[in-house]
Amino acid sequence: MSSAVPLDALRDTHAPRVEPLDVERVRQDFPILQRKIRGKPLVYLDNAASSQRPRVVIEAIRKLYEQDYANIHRGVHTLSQVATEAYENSRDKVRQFIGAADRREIVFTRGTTESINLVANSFARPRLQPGDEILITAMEHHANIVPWQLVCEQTGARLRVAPISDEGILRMEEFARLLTPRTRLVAAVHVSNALGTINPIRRMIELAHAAGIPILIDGAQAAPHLRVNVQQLDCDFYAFSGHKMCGPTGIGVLYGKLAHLEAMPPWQGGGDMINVVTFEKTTYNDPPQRFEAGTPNIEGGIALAPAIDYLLGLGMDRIAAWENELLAYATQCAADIPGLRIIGTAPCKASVLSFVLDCAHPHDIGTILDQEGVAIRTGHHCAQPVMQRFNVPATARASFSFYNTREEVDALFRGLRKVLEVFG
Ligand code: 7TS
Repeated sequence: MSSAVPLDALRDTHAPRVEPLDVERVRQDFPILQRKIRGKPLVYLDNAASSQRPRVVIEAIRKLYEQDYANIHRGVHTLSQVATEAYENSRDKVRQFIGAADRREIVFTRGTTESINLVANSFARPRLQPGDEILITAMEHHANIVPWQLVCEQTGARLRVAPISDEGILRMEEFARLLTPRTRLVAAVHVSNALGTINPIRRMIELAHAAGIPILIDGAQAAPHLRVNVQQLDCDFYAFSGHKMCGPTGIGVLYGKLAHLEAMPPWQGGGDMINVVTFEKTTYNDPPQRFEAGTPNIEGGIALAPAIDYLLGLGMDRIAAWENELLAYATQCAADIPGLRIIGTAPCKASVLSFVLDCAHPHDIGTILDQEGVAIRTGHHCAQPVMQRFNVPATARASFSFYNTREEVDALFRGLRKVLEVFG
């Protein structure tokens, strides 16, 4: 795939023209953005690691603890019913957010990592035989590598990896070639956290299905930034995390087609996931409860709904449009910094500017930027194979959210000029 391909052909969500966001007003919704770091205004550019939370989410948790808190799914008393209703309403909200057909297809987990481990253990492991293959890409987060390595070790299956180009674009002809009669599952990232690449997942899903292979999409970096519709995509599984999309930490989602979830055995045993328990035999609950053993993250589940409402209120298309503008501006500014090399130059990217400087290690860059109040992430971003592919030990990564401003991008580059003064 070359950069001559029109962007809209690569995008799974065609972004129509939209009214711009009123960013200054949006920022008022995030109390932490008023904070100072080392006497300077916080410039938070570590959104790919975790986003900040709007007041509606903070207030939802406070209200729950102050007025409505009890354990869920098990009480006849009023508070338990109120909390249960709020938790289950959140499931409906998630269903709507990703366009799933049925609320039973929404499993609450701790996050993307747990969602993928659930599929690895409950869907993949029972089906895998020695010699079978699981196909991933060379731009996966460790969360979409290690669970597959574990099941491969347990079953004798083999992990195959579709390569990427020097721009950080998936080599589609290789991806297609690696879909073989031995492939039992594809697991691919929607948006790369280390490169920013948006993968053409609609096409990948079509190719996998044409070969009769189910496919899981790691949507951790996509759900906060793009409009996602799992029915239109027709993926078999889709995983994402609340904390990257303005929601609470410790709550995430596994979407799975109902037919798959119904056929899958439980992966953790305990309360809530059962029907009848005797010492002789236990029968299991239906999905999604079958996969939600024990007391869940009640406040996380409940406060995910206002986070989704907040994003939908802004509009995913407006969010994507503003973030694209910030990324384009930052990419342009980067061209003026001597010795800066962007890692990940795909034409279709979301919100991530990963880079290295000739003169300074990423950790030094991060430390100097912190002196200026600018928070970025440095390191391997839990994507060590991506670092190996680009032959760098680590990168510095600025990742943008809809509440960031052009002035904050300027602050990033002022900080980088200080790095050059010190190390250049
Ligand atoms: N997949 C992708 C693409 C990710 O970016 C992350 C987290 C995960 C999976 C795991 O999500 P979790 O919520 O279960 O931890 N990525 C990052 C990051 O880029 N910096 O910190 C965490």
